[in-house]
Order: sequence, then structure tokens, then C-alpha cells
Amino acid sequence: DQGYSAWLGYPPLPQGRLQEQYVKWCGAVSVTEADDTVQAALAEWNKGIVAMLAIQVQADQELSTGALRVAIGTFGGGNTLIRSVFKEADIRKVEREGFAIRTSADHNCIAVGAASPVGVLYGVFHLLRLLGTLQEIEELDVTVNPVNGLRMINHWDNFDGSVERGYAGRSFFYENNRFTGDMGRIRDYARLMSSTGINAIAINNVNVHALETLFISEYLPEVASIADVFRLYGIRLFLSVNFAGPMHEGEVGTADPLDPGVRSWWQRKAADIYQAIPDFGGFVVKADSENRPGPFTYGRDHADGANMLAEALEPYGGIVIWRCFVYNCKQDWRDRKTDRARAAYDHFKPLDGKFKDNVILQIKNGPMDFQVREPVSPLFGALERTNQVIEFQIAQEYTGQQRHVCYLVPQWKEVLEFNTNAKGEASPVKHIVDGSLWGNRYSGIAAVSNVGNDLNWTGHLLAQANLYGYGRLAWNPELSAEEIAGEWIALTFGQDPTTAAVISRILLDSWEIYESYTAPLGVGWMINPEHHYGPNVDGYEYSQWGTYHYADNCGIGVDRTVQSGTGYSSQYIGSNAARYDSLEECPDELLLFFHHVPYTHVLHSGKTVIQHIYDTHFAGAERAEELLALWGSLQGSLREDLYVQVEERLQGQAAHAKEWRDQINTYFFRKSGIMDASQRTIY
Ligand code: BDP
Repeated sequence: DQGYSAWLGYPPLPQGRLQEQYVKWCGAVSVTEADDTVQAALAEWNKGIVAMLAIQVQADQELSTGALRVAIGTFGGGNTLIRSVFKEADIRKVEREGFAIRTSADHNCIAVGAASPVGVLYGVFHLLRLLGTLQEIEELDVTVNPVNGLRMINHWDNFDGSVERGYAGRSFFYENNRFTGDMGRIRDYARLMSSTGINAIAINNVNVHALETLFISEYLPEVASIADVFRLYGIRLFLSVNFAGPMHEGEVGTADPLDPGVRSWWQRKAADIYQAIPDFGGFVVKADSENRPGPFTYGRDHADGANMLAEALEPYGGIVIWRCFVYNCKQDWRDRKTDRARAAYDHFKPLDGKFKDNVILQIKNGPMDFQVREPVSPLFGALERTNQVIEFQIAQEYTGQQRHVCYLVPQWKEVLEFNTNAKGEASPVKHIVDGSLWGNRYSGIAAVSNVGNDLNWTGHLLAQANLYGYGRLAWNPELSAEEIAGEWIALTFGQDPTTAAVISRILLDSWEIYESYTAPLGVGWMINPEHHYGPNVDGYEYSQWGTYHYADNCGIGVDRTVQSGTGYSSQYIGSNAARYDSLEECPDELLLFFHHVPYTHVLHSGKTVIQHIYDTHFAGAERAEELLALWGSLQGSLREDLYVQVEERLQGQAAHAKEWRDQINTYFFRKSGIMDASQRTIY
């Protein structure tokens, strides 16, 4: 299996009281609806029960009336058990994608009821998860609704089969400019995603190349067949589109958003798409960014561009997801006043309130680009009248590329908890992206996928925890990183407590460890250009991408203060702006993001910047080695096929962490000429 079944492998549960309880209640199931999604839920239920409890599930009709059973269905679906267990008041609390589960002694059943078939499916996944994590089920009484409306995955898959920033093999959607037609795999993928609560997937790269512009015309039938599979699992399909689409197909000589020919071209496309895919989600657009076409070419702004597409999709209920990753990638590195970090805010803040209400702006979590440490994007809090989703990157482009373990849920949690001050004290990012702070029509979370056609989906088996964790967090940001890790471990590896403790520790320490041996104190980058893997302190220092550390013999860091720097700190609100702007108050982990300081500057930790660099890099490499030892303690207690693949990755990580340590320490020793206080060897 090699990890193919991921967290839906349903490892057998240990004998004991709970397992007996499950056998007692779960031996029979009552389902009356033929709906495909309800049937998918039933199939999942049967699969899970057979595997976890080693019993066959009897169908309802074969039972005597008093026997215990699980009843699954929509409130209006005609299942008498569902209708008798849930009263009007219960039903009112369940939203379109939510569900209720109640153990009813009176009716001898556990009822999983929902307003819609997909709610039923989510409810079944929930109940299976309760079993897989050994929870009591005799007194269940819960109503669960997703916190975020849009829970989206963005694929960066190309039609040629490559995956931009993909670290888990090639695409399973395309190969060689054709659709793979591997519906089995696509269905398994949809199941996995749906089990975490994902309800939207964009299947092609935001960088849309010439042939991919044909996804909305010539290739619509193939796209539609993927949408058919997604639909079973409550997932709406989205496509990334090329803003210059009308020109690519040669029918219109311009892509000017205000040109009537362009507008009607997109309207015709929308009509064709909805003919083939009635529940098509909409478009994802990367415009005027990294050489992609966009409205700037025509002197139009991004509201003009987005609204034109929104108008085309509006009659069908479609939405435009317009990315805010817009910056000048050809800036002059000698000019310390230009600052890529400012770009998203500078471009989009002035457009607040100008977008149609089926446009959503998609904002990367930080102002730069998915670094191991960045402040939260100041656009969160700045847009009061605009739908917005946050964009995370599950793919570990800058966090070890799925060769290093880096559990990102703690990072995402930190971002979601960040208080923007937008509406006083309690204005965390999570309440902006769930739509509650400003009362947005659309809101939610999107993230760049980390999957490919590797048998285990994510290359590094432990990177599955990020995929799982992302979905769970998008469903409910209140879950803790520990809880999510615990679930994933139990569902993947089974119930052994020692295994759980070891893997949980590896996951929860991994972000901090990765951060400690890579770029220090929030400055970011220091990686090899283009492929972005491995240390290269000056790799981007003298290029045009706007990603600098400004290290010289006296000091390091980017001055983003108002007085002497780029003024970026002023894009934050109130105390956040003041804290980041102040050398004294700026948190250590972001010091070099906001300030240029001498190597002898003393941190809140009491260490100088240079000693911090040395210490964290020695400790980080050592801790990477310990991860391997920790994993080694599980040999024999884990399935061999799973054990060996992680062992191999952790060996690579331990060696590579030393390379990082040595390059970074050497670089700064030579630049600064300052000895390590502990006199360790630095080359
Ligand atoms: C950067 C990637 C690049 C993407 C870009 C984006 O390096 O490949 O195209 O983001 O988000 O992180 O559009």
C-alpha cells in the first residue's frame, strides 16, 4: 500500500470495551436514498467498519425491529429513523453542508442526518473518525457546520504532466498534454479530500500556458468528467484561466476587460462551461504577476479585470477568485526604497469595495511568498468591503520540499489567530476569512496542493499530515495543531500510544527545527534560485525578485520602518504597526524582516544576532538528527512499508540540515568576523 490509503486505510481497532461498543452499534445500517453521494457515504461506512471492526455490515431490511443500527440520510430523504430522531429545532441548526449525529436509545440507532447529501457524507466521515480515534459513541449529540464556506485546494498541475512546485511525482490529472483518464485515482483523491471537508478544487496551474487555455473549450468534456467524480464527493471544480484567453484562441485581438468583444467572448465561454458542468465553481486568476497577462496592459485596474469575468459567471452562480500575488518581479535591487512586501497592499487596498460580490480576492498568508516565517499579510484587516480568502501553501516549496518534515498546521494556526486590530481587539484573521468580521458573502481558505502521482500522494509520508491538517483546519480553525496531528496519526498508523507520542513530537517540533537551521529571524529566502531547494545565502541577493537580506560586514536585515526604511510597517493597524516598527518591540522571530541591525544587536532572548544564528543552526542540525533517532525507535512497531520510507527521508534531512548549518554559519562568520562564543568549528 505504501501509504496510498493515507488516513482512510481504517487500521483495525484494538480489542476492548470501545471496540465492543462499536460492534454492538455498527453492525447494521439503514439507508433509504439512492442519491449517488449518499451511496458514496454508505460505501465508505461499509468499508470503514469492515476494516476497523472486522464485521460485515447488515442492511436494514434484514434486521428485527429492536436491533441496534446506524441510520444515515438527509432530513427530507424519507428515512423514518432520521425523521423521528431529529425534530424541527434540530434541523434548523444544520446548515447546507453541516450534519447532526445523535445516539437515540429510544430508536435503537445512531442517526446521521443532514440537509444535503454532502452533509450526510461529511457526517459519515465524522462518525468513522470518532471510531478511528477511539471516542465514545453511546451518547452522541452533536451538530456540526463548517466554519469556512470555501475550503479549497489549488493544483499547480500543468497539462504536460509536470507540477509546478510539485514534490510528489507528476500530475495524476494530465500527462503529455492529455488527460490521464485515471478516474480511479481521481476518485480516491476526491474521497480523501472530502473526508477532510474540502469542497472546491482548481485542477490546473495558476500559470496557464497556451494549451491549457483550451480547458474551457476543446477539452471541456474531459474537464467535465473530472467534475462528475468531484461532484459525488461534494467538491466543485474550478479552473485557472489565462487573462489573455480571448487572444490565445485567436478570435479577439485584445484582452482589454472593457472591450465589448472581450466581454462577450468570456460570456460565451461561461455559457459553454455551464452547459457541460452545471455546478462549475468558477475561475482562479493570476494576472499581472510574474509575467502573466493582466488588465495593466490596457491601463485598467484589477477591479476592471475581475469584474469582467465575474459578470460572465454571475448568471450561473460562479465566482472569480482573483489572486493578490501581484508585484514587480523586475525590481532594482540597489533601490532600498522599493519593497516587494508592500506590493499586495499597495495594489489592492485602494480597490476595496470596487469588486462585484461574486469576486473573491485570494491573499497569500504573508506579504512575500510562503517563507518559513513571515508576518501576516497586512491586507487582512485592510479590506473591509471585499470578499477574501487566505492562501496557504501545503506544498513545501520553501519548507523542505517534502524531503524535510515540516508540519505546517502550527504556522497556519498562528496566522489565523493573528489579531489584525481591524475592528478593535478581537479581529483575528480567522474571523476575516470565515466572513464573520465584515459579513462577507463569500469567504474561506485556499491552499496550494502538495500531492502528485507518487503512491503515497505526498512524497514524504509525514507530509500527508499537512494535507489532512489543512482540510480539517479549513473546516474548523478552532482545532489545535496537536488534536489534528493526533487524529492523523491514529487514522494512519492505528492506536499504539507510543507510536502516537513519537510521531506527534516529530510533527510538532518540525517547523521550529526547520526554521532554526534555515534563514534566520524572519529574513527568509537564502535558497537556491529557481528550484528553491537548499542553502544559498546570496542566491537571490543581487537579482530582480525583491527578496533581499542586505547582509554586509556590519549587519543584516531589511529596514521596513517608516523613518528610515520602506514604510511597510505602516500597512498594519494600530499596535501592530507600532510593534513592528519599533526595534525594541519587534518580536525576535521577525526582527530581520523589519529591521536592519548590527550583528551585535541584542535580542529579547539576551543573545546577539550573530550568536543566535550560530546557536540555532548548531541546535537545528542536531535536532534534525534526533528526529531520525526518534523515528528509529518505532522500527518494528510500524508497518515496514511505511517505516522505511520515512526513515530514508529523515536520513536525507539530517544530512542536509548540516549543509544548511555549515553554509549559513560560515557565511556569517566570514561576513562579520565575529567568533562563536562556544568556539564550535565554523569553516
Ligand atoms: C511562487 C512560486 C511560483 C508560483 C507563484 C505563485 O515560486 O512558482 O507561480 O508563487 O503563487 O511561490 O503564483
